[in-house]
Amino acid sequence: MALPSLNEPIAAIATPPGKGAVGIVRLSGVGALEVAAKVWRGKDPRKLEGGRFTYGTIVDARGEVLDEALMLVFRAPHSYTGQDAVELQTHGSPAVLRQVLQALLEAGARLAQPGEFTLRAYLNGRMDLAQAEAVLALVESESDAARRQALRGLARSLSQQIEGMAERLYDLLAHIQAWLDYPEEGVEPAEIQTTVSEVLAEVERLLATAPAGRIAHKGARLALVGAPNAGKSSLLNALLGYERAIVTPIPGTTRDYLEAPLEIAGVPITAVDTAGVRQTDDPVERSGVERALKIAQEADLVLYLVDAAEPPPTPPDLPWERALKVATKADLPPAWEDAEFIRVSSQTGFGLEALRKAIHDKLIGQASEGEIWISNERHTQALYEARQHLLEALTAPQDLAGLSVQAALDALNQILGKDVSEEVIARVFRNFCVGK
Ligand SMILES: Nc1nc2c(ncn2[C@@H]2O[C@H](COP(=O)(O)OP(=O)(O)OP(=O)(O)O)[C@@H](O)[C@H]2O)c(=O)[nH]1
Ligand SMILES: [Mg+2]
Repeated sequence: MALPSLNEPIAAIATPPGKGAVGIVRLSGVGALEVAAKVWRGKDPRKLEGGRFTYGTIVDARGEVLDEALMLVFRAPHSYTGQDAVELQTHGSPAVLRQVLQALLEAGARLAQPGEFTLRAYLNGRMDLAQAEAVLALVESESDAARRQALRGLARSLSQQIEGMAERLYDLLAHIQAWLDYPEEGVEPAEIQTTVSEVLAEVERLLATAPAGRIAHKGARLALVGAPNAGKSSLLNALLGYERAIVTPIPGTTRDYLEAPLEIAGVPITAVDTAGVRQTDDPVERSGVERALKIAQEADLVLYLVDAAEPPPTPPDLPWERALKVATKADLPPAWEDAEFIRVSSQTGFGLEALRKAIHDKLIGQASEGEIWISNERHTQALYEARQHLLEALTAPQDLAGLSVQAALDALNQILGKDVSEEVIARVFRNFCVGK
C-alpha cells in the first residue's frame, strides 16, 4: 500500500459537518501560501510571517466572493505538519465550507485523505507514531479518563517510557555483541538476566493497564442482575439520579433489558437493567431471563443484586470473576448478612458512594490514575510480542540471547513507528477523520 506524496498542497474541511459558528478549512504543503493567495483578497499571505493572521475575503476562480474570513499562516517547519500551512476560519456554513474547499482545489490543492495532516507531521518527524495515535485518541475521547490518557500520549509519556526500555536493550545488545567479538571480555550472564527481567517487568506493568485503558477509551458495560424484586431498576435509577426504569412492588416488572449511559469517576459506562432471574412458564418472561443471563456473560462487570430483607435465592450462573455482590434495601431490617456483599439502599442513598468506588476499582483494577494506560490495540500487540521475546531471552543460551533481545527491541520500536511498514502506517491513519 503506497503512502500519498508528501509535498503537494492538500486541503480539507477540519470542522465537523453541519452548521457552526465557525468553520475551518486547512491547507498544507509546499506552495500552500501560493494556493492561498489565489483565493484571497486582502493582505498577501506570502508576505505574512508565520504565526500571524489577517482578515480578508475568499474568492473563487471567477472572482465571486465566497465569505469573509480570518487567515492564519504557519511557516515551515513551525506548523503542525512541519510544512507551510494555512487555516481559513470562515462562517460555519456547510455551503461556505464546500465552496471554499472547491476554490482551493481549483487553485491547485488536492483533497486531503483521512489523517493526512497528521501523517505528514509523523513523516516529517514532528511526532512519533504513538503520538499520532494519541491525537486520534484525543479527538475520539468521550470521557475524562480517556482525555487524560490521550494527553499523556501526546506529551510523549508513553514514548519516553518505551525509549527508556529500548535504550537499555540497545546497551545490553552492545555488550552481548562485544562478548561475541571478544569472548575473553565476557558479558556477565547476570547482566542479561537482570536487564531483561527489569524491562520485562516494565512491559508487564504496561500490559496490566490494558483493560483499564480499553475501558477508559471505549467505556464499559455494567449489567444489573438478580431475582425479581431485588431492586435492580431502583438501583439503576439511583445511580442515574433520575427515574429511567419502571419500579413496582410486583415481581417481574422489568421484562426486557434497558440501557442507560452514566459516568463513574470519569469512566463512561452503559448500565443495563435486566429482567429478574427466576424459573417461569411465561414465554415472554422466559426470553427476558435468557437475555439477562446473556447480557451478564457479555458485560465487563456484573452487579449481582440480592434483597437483604428476604431469604436469599439460589444464585444463577454468572461470571463471578467479573461480578460484584450487592445487598439491597439496607434501610430495612436484614434477613441475612454476608461481608462479601456491598450494602446499599436505593431509597436512602446509603452505600451508593461505596458501590461507585467498588465499580471503578473493579473496572480499572490496579492501574492508577497517575500512570500511562495502554489503550491502543497496536501497542498492546507490540508489547505482547516484546514480552514473548524477553521471556525467550531469559532462557536462551547466552550466544543466542542477543537475537531475542533484538526481536524485543524491534517490537518496542514498532510502537514509536521506527522501521514500520507502510502497511502499518496506512492502517493507523485510515481511522482518522479528513482534516486531521
Ligand atoms: N425499602 C426499600 N425498598 C426498595 C429499595 N429498592 C427497591 N425497593 C422496592 O422493591 C420493589 C422492587 O423494586 P424494583 O427496582 O422494581 O426491583 P427489580 O429488581 O427491578 O424487579 P423486577 O424488575 O421485577 O425484576 C419496589 O417496590 C421498590 O420500591 C430500597 O432500597 N429500599
Ligand atoms: Mg426491574
